[in-house]
Amino acid sequence: MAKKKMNFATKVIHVGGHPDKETGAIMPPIYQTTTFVQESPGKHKGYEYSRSHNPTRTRLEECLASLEEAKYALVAASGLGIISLILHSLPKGSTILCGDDVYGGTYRILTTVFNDIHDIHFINTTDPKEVEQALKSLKPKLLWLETPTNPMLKITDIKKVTALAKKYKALSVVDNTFMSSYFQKPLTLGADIVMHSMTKYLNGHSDVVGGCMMTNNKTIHQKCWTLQNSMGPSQSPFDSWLVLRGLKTLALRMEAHQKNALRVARFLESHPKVEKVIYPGLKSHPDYRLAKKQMSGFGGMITILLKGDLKKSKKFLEKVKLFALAESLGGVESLIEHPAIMTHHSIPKVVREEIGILDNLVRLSVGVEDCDDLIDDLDNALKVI
Ligand code: P1T
Repeated sequence: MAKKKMNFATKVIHVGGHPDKETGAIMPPIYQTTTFVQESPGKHKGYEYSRSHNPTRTRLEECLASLEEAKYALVAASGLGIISLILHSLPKGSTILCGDDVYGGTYRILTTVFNDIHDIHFINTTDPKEVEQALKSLKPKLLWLETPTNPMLKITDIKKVTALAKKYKALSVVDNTFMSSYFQKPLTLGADIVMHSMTKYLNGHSDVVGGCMMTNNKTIHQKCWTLQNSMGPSQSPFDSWLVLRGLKTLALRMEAHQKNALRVARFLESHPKVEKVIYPGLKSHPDYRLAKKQMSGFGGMITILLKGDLKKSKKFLEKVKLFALAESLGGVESLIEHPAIMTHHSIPKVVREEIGILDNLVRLSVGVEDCDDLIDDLDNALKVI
């Protein structure tokens, strides 16, 4: 198949999703097997044991690599599993620069696990000057970027900042979870590695936990695969199959998420009980122009500050009906959460508040339901506070 010539909405359906050669089954089989029979010791068809490789996972990796325009993809059992592999692939004692606004679990693994192995520094990656200064003085091995950030939706200039990382011989990683491969392609902007929590938009149906990384660097890919094989966080064949299935509608879903999110953001921006709306697709977003330049869309995540205190935030979150009060994001159903108490609770309060994660801050993952229903739901809950 001429993979390179395909456009995104075709790739999600046809790359890795090709019919089964043996039976013609239009849907790829789930190779629900732990091991593979060998003809003679060491003589096999490329598969030995499912922790190492599995044909269903291979198909998913093929599709993901093509979506990020990468040579290599590696799938693991969670986004944090992938983060662990990348961080373990660095020599002991490496200096790591990480954005100061990242998913709470990313912050936690850096400050409670990898702080014993590496030297971790948090910086404001949205400021290229601060990045260059840190690269110059700290000489890091790795620059970790999340853009847009979780939950403040801050935007880092990937092209500019990854070029700086190259200049100072640091590898750059972009956590692309919020945009998905549909709206943003960090490798084409200069990043060395792109990773996702597949739990979110890539799978899109809130029924799989998974992670993936894509790169054009064979050495990095092989190092991370070897670590995965040695440490064990491989994804099950069934979960890989579900993501392969979820990916088929990624282009459709992302368009729908974005359409709804823009309407919801505009509605909230005009609501008297809302103090501030943060959405990269609003002209009021400080990095609207940068977002427009490096992303082909603005996604489905919105962060708001309510007029009021923790009590009011809790009341609002208890009153929504269609928006489910739950951690996670990127599924077809709308979710809503309180980062300070939920997803970012492992960040110390002072650090959290410095970033802007306050008690009146609420994060929405806008789903693909009918948008009038979503707006009604938010309007009704806002009336109560
Ligand atoms: O949950 P897991 O698949 O291990 O992925 C971790 C992760 C990594 N990067 C980003 C940007 C993320 O948002 C996450 C997980 N985030 C949530 C569970 C959340 O509700 O924000």
